Amino acid sequence: MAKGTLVQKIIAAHLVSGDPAKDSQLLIKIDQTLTQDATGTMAYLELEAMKTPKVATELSVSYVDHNMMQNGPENRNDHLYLQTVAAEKGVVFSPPGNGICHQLHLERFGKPGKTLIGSDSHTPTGGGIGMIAIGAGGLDVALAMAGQPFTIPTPKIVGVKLTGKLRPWVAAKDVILKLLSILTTKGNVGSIVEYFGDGVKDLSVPQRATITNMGAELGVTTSVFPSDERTREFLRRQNREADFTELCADADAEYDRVVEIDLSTLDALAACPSSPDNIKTVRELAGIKVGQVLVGSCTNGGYRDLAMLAMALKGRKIHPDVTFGIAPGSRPVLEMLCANGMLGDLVAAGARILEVGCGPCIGQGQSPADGTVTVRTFNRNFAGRSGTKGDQSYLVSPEVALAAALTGEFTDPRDLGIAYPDVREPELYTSDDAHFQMPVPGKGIIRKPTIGEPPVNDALPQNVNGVVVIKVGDKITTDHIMPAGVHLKLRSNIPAYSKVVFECFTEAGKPSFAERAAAVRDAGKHGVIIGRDSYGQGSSREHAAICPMYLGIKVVAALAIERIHRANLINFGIVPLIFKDPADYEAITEGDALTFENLPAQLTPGSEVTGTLTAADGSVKKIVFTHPMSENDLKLVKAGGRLNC
Ligand code: MIC
Ligand code: SF4
Repeated sequence: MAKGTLVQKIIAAHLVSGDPAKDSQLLIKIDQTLTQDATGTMAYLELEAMKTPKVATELSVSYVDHNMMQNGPENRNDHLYLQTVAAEKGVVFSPPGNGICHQLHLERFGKPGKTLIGSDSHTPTGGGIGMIAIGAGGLDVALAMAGQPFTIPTPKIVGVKLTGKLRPWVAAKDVILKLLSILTTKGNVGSIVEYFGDGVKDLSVPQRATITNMGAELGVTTSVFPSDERTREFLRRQNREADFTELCADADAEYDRVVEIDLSTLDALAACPSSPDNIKTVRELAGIKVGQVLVGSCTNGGYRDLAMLAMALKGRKIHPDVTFGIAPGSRPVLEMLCANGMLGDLVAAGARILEVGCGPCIGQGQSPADGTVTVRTFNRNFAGRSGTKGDQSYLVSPEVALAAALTGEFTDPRDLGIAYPDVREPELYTSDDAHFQMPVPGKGIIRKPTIGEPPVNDALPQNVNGVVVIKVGDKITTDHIMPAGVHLKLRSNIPAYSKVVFECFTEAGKPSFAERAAAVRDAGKHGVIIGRDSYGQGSSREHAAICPMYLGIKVVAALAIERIHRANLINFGIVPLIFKDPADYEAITEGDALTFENLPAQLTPGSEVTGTLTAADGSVKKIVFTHPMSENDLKLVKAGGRLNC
C-alpha cells in the first residue's frame, strides 16, 4: 500500500491482521457503525441471530430515514422494531424526522481518524471529516456491531490533488462530477480516493462531504479528506471541538495514481441520464426544458446548500412549468432555516417542502411525469430510480438546480445575472441531540408480523446443475436487481420482495425472473445469473443477494462484480465467478444449461473453475472462470453463507 498517505495511517492504527505490503485483504477494527431502516431490519435480525447481547463498538447508531411514507403498516412496524431492538442492544436510535443517516452522522458523531461502517453505500460521506467510512451489507455491519473486524481489499490509493479555488456558482458537486467523468463508475473496485493539495483548504467540511458522499458512485471502497483547521471549525460550529484531531498525509506521500483537478477551471456540470458518470457541462445542455427540480439527499441537503437557495430566491418566483421540491437533510438544518426565516423565503418562491429524509432520492414520492426532465441534487440517476419508467434524470449542484427552477430550462447559473449569495455558516449549528434516543434496555423488542426471518441458504451442492435464468449487460446496479420505490416497504419480507427481483427486465406477458427461477428450482436445478462489466454497482442492499438466493440462485458470473455486492453474495452463499476470457460471455444465452461438477472442490484460493455450457441446440462448450474469494470467503460460500457458520 502507498506510503505516508492518510489512508495508510488510519488503516495502520486499526489493523487487526494482514500485511498491507503483501496481502490482498486486510482486517480492520471498526470503531463506529450506522444503519438505516431499509437495510437495518435485516441487520438487526441478523445481530439477534448471532445472540449478541450488546454491541461491542464505541458507537452504533440506527437511523430511520428511507421508508417514511407509512403507506400501510409496514414502515411503522419496521420503525418500532428498530427502536426497541436498539434499546436492548445498546444502539442509539434516530427516529423518523431526525434526518438522513449520513448527514446526521457527520454533524453529530463523526470523528477524524475513526473507522465507520454503515449498511448504506453512501457511508463514505464520513470521509469528509477524515474518517475511513465504508459502506457494507447489513450482515457485515451486524458482525461489526458484534465486535468482529471488517475485511477490506488492500487498497490502491488514488491521490486526487486539488489546486485553485472554486469560482462563484461552481460547487463541490462539480468536483465529484468532474472526478466521475475521469475515473467513471467502473474499474475502481478496491481503490480508496485520498484528497490532498492546496485546494483542500478552501473547502468546508459539508463541501468535502458532498464529494466523499458521491465518491460512492466511483465504486471505490471509500474517499477521505485530511482533518485540518476547516475540520476543527466545523466541529466547533457543531459544539464538539473536543472531537478534533489533526490528520494529514506526509509531504512525500506516495500514491498509486494521481489525478489533478484545478478547481479554478471547473464549470457547472450535470450527470445525464442514466449514469452518474455521463457528464456534460450545463452550457452544453442549455435550453433543455425542465419539468421538475428537487433539492436534498445526503449529497446536497445541508445548511449551506439550502441557505444559498433561499438567499438567491428571496423575492423571486420559480418558473410556472417547474415543480420544485426541497427535502432538508436533517432536522437541525430545517430548524435553522425556520429560525432565520429562510424557510419562508423558499416557500414564498414556490418551493414544496418535503419531509426531512431520503424521500424522492429513493423513489418515495415525487416521480416525474412521463417524458419530462427531472433535475436533482442527488447522487444516483439510475434508470427508473425516480419511479417513472424511461425517466430522464439529471444530477446537479444546488446552484444549477436553482437556475433550472427559475428559468424552467438548463441554464448555467453564471448566466442568471444574480450575485452569488455570500452564505455564512452559523457560528453555532443547532446541535440539539434531544431527539436521539439513548439505549435503555428492559422493555423488550416489538416485532410485528410484517417482519419475517432472514432466510438461510443450503450448503453449496456438490454439483451445480445450473440454468441461466437471466443474462444482463454492463453496469447492472443493485437498483436493477432489487427495485426500491413502491417496493421499498417490503424490505423486511423476503418472500414478498423476491417477487420483484429484476422487475425492470420483465417483458409484458412473459414470466418474471422470480417465476423463471422458481421453475428452475422446482425442476431440481440451480439458478445462474450472467452479468457483464461492473455487476452490482450502487446500493449496498443485501436484498440483491438475499432475494436471488431465496429464489435458488447459486452462481453469479460476470466480467467484474462490485465490492459490496460481491461481499453480499458470499455472505449469503452465492458463488461469484469472473469470466477468464471475457469473450465467453457472448457464448451464453438465457435458458442455457451451465453446470459445475464438484464445485466445492474446484473452489480453492486462487483456483480456476470450469463449467460446462450446453446451449439450446445441444452444442457444448467448456468455460473457465476465476474467483475473487479468500480462504475465509470460500468457507462461507461452501457452507451456504455466514448464517450457517
Ligand atoms: C441508495 O441510495 O441507493 C440507498 C437506498 O440509500 C441504498 C441503501 C438501500 O438500498 O437501502 C444504499 O446506498 O446503499
Ligand atoms: Fe438516502 Fe438517497 Fe442518500 Fe441513499 S443516496 S442514503 S436514498 S438520500
